[in-house]
Amino acid sequence: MESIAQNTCRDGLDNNCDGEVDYDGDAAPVWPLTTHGDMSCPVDATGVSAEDPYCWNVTRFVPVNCTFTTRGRMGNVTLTDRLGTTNSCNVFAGWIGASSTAMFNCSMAGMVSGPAVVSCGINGAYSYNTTPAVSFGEQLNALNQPCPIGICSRAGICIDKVPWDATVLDDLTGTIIPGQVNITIDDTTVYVNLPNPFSLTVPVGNHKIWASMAGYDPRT
Ligand SMILES: [Ca+2]
Ligand SMILES: [Ca+2]
Repeated sequence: MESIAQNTCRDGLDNNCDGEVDYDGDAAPVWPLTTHGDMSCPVDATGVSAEDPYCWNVTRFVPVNCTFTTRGRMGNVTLTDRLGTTNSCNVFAGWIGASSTAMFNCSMAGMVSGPAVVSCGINGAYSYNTTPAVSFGEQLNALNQPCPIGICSRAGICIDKVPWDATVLDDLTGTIIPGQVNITIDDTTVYVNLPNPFSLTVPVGNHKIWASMAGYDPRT
């Protein structure tokens, strides 16, 4: 017999002589596989995860993790954007520890930003499966839209700090105040004696900004 219960789904043998072997047909040290996995050794995808939202960039990849009931080469992973463009993600990037969770990379080539779907399934060319693919709603965010640590940059990378170029003006005259300026962000971060205009790298988000200049009185 060839079955999971008999523990004969990973012995490299066609135990029941039906031309189908193990979980994924991995009977011989030959790749690509020339045989199909055994019907009694199905593999299912049971989990899918990805960083969400992710920054959209057609030259980059969305890392996706798929959990299977066992290890093998049977993953069929896809990324589909909101217009229905589907990219294959079958670029296997390794297993996580000793688990049956595999890492894949999904290209965003040809895709648009917005809602997308990541799907982890089984490649029928290698294995049988008993349950359908599992899917995950993914958001591909464009420039300045949020991502886990901050916002998406022009390069399509999630950043937590942005350049801030600013000028302190006289409220009454609208002119640039001469001299050096002190900037306090969120009552905690203090920059002193900056030139005016100035450039800083600041955390992404809304912040309380306080500018002060020694010896300048706009009303005199
Ligand atoms: Ca076997
Ligand atoms: Ca067999």
